[in-house]
Amino acid sequence: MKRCARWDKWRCLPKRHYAKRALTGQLHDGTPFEASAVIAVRMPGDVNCDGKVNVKDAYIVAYAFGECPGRPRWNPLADENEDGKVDVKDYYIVCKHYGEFEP
Ligand SMILES: [Ca+2]
Ligand SMILES: [Ca+2]
Repeated sequence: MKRCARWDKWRCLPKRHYAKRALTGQLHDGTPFEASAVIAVRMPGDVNCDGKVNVKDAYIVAYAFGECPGRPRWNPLADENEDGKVDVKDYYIVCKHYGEFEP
């Protein structure tokens, strides 16, 4: 099953979706860096983060459909592809993964 990883301080995911990871690498000028971060991971299409993709997720996207930040029904959870708007692309992600669940 394909999974996505996101860095998102707004999301409230169940504890099992968080993992603390050490990050290492190099900056553009070659300077090495090391840091730790908490990374939230969830299934694509699992809008409400309950471990399964079902009608509840489709409803959340449908309710926020057409919205963008600042609008009354805007819900960042419904913005599956994180492009700043809730549209058919987000609904497609839910539909594509409909019926999937965490083992
Ligand atoms: Ca769900
Ligand atoms: Ca979107």
